[in-house]
Amino acid sequence: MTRTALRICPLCEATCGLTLTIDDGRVTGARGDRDDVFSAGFICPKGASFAELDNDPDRLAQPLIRRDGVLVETTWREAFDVVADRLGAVIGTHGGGSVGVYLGNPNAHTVAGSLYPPLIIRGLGTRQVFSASTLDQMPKHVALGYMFGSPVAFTVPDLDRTDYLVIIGANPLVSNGSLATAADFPGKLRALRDRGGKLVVIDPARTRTAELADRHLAPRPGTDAALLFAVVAVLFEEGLVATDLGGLAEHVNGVDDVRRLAADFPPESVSAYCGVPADEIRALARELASAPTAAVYGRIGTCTVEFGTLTSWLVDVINVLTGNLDRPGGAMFPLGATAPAPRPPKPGSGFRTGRWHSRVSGHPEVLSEMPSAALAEEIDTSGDGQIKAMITIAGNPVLSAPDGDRLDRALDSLEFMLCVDPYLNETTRHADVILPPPSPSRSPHYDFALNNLAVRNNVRYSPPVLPLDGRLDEAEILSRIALILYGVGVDGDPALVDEQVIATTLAKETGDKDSPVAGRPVDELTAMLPEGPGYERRLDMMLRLGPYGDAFGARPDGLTLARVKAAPHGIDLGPLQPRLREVLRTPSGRVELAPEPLRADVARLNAALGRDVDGFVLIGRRHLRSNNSWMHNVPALARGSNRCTLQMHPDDVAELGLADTAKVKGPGGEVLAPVEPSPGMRRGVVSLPHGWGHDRTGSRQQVASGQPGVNVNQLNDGHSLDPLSGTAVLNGIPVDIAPAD
Ligand SMILES: Nc1nc2c(c(=O)[nH]1)N[C@H]1C(S)=C(S)[C@@H](COP(=O)(O)OP(=O)(O)OC[C@H]3O[C@@H](n4cnc5c(=O)[nH]c(N)nc54)[C@H](O)[C@@H]3O)O[C@H]1N2
Ligand SMILES: Nc1nc2c(c(=O)[nH]1)N[C@H]1C(S)=C(S)[C@@H](COP(=O)(O)OP(=O)(O)OC[C@H]3O[C@@H](n4cnc5c(=O)[nH]c(N)nc54)[C@H](O)[C@@H]3O)O[C@H]1N2
Ligand code: SF4
Ligand SMILES: [Mo]
Repeated sequence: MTRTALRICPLCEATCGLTLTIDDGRVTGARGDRDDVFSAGFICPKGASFAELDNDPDRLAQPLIRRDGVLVETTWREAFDVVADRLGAVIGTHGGGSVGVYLGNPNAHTVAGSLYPPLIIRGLGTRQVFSASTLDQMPKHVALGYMFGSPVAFTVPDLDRTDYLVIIGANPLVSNGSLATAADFPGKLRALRDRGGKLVVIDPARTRTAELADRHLAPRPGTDAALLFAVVAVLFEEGLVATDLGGLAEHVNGVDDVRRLAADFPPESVSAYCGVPADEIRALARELASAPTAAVYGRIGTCTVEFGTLTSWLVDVINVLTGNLDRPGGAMFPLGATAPAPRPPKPGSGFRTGRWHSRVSGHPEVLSEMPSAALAEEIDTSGDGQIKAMITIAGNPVLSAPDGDRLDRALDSLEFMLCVDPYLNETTRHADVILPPPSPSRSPHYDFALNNLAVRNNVRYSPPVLPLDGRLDEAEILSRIALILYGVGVDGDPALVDEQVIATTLAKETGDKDSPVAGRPVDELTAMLPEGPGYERRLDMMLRLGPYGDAFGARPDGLTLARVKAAPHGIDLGPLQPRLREVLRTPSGRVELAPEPLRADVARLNAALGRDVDGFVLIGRRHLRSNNSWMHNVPALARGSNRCTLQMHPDDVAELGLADTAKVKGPGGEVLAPVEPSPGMRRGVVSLPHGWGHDRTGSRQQVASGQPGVNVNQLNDGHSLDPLSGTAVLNGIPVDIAPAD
């Protein structure tokens, strides 16, 4: 029997609505849901391959445990018993602080990954917490934290309404957008041009997005902070700063400090370092200032670089100075349906990092995390506080983080390792226990994080499309781990975990005079939550407490989970609204345009300007039919141009006399890669994609291991970090290129 079912795609940040075809209890096809309020039918090749991914025969169906050195299938019961015994033993001997946790990217795309990992971390009481954030967007969090008082006060470009969009270090035609959730990003860029708007792309490579642009600046990798500072310098020097900052002036501190700092970076002084003519920088500043509305949007190329936090900060400095912060067509603050309901404006306690430091290298804590680049050394350096056991959830740091070979050896030395992951891959092959979550079709979907980054407010929920049939859903897997850590044991009822969260949250809300449920009895509210899985009860609670919620009956027209379920194509919550005042949580109650830690870091940038700019630098790239390390096992996605090649300018290829294969040597090691002459590359810049290197023994991804590629992160020794955010420098790494001998 054939039927269809709706499911939000979990495979990237665009959150497209899919219509799945289901035959005899399995997904057999996927197309875009034309009635989806957010994506209106848009889909990419990954979404179209949902069925193959969902049915991948290499996906683990049963837990694995290590017996006599070999990973073998076992029952859920035995797997949890082993976790309780072995993890209990490590904690008993060395304490919960000796257990490290690594959270990977898909946690941002699953209900379980959004709701339960904090409970596991709390249960351990560990400070050894690592995630893909320090390989990705942490600089943006830090910049937002210092400027607005909240590290999650994300600014996104108002794509549908802007007149002038500057995309810096992002390639949304391939990535489909990141930290700016927009289904059909490509279509939105074309619509911008169709309505007479302009697109500028700043990227050392002539990417597919750059090809669409009216203006493409190709700086040397890693130099964007200087380039953006030069834009700021021109805004001041030429009197182009928006009058009254477009109405925001009374809410902004530090404009004069920024003016003083920028004075050291006129275009003529940074031009040689950035490799961009000064007049191009001046033209960009003038156009930004004169556009009716404009938005600057930065992504990976602004984050995983030497000056990541400075660059992320300057993106929003320009949005403020051109009068484009918090106004339609500019850079705006989305408001998701499960965000806390806005409270009256009030000063906050501010943002800081470094409340504790990493054991080996003394890196400051950022958002309670340690840099992923420091994971290996925290495991392989003995002494007090050394990591003795690891829990990884949805992560593959052996390929994603610097120096995978060292991490490989480190993971091998652990007393115990638990992985929650559907695949036996480069990282999970070190596990003593692997607990596999069910495939996406058997999992619920709600975008807790990404809805707060959407370029148009909306709410959508997908319940599981297929039954679990004996599998354990990931919420239950993670809850059971938490119960073990809380001492409840393997027989505890996983619902306890959710009920505890509900009780705590409602107690806090009812005790907050500014909450929509202030003063109400917790029991009365709890009784209003629907029967069903704990994660649905929590989602209902969050929706009802949220900005559009029914406030548990007090606003009868408001959202509940039942209402959201009754609208399977989603509910549109309208275009983004100005809301700066309710977002601000700095101690001053104002935007801090020149926060002290950023001012202090400018000296480092100043020093870099005089640097020798010879030699090759390495950058990364993504492919439309790939997602980090884990989709190379789907045949339809692993074909054609999706290959791990070294792209470089044909003149560089000729000058070095390269044949088919090049030897690339970086601070952390060397790899051999096929050369792909690419006229779109800047001279002196080479590109290799990440997530490859599937040639390690002991993994179980047959398609991927047939076309393994090399691990670009082996070129990186992990010592190069953006100091303010602990984010690894993954772009702009000096490398030597030579013919393979
Ligand atoms: N050189 C270089 N390195 C990079 C980057 C770069 O641009 N260049 N990009 C960085 C970025 S932005 C990121 S986000 C990181 C990603 O770093 P990671 O998150 O460590 O790596 P992924 O490859 O995304 O691994 C995802 C893992 O989750 C598993 N998984 C998939 N679905 C589920 C699920 O539903 N539940 C669970 N529990 N597991 C699941 C997969 O099998 C896989 O093991 O890589 C970073 N590394
Ligand atoms: N198809 C596909 N989609 C994905 C992913 C994927 O692997 N494949 N991964 C997902 C994830 S985890 C993320 S975080 C997002 C990332 O989303 P994006 O940031 O849009 O993706 P990237 O392709 O990494 O784009 C980064 C761009 O920065 C450029 N760049 C590198 N160094 C510099 C620099 O120093 N300065 C400037 N100005 N530019 C630089 C690169 O050439 C590249 O074009 O994509 C998500 N979507
Ligand atoms: S763009 Fe992203 S969310 Fe949309 S179908 Fe492709 S992978 Fe899925
Ligand atoms: Mo990412």
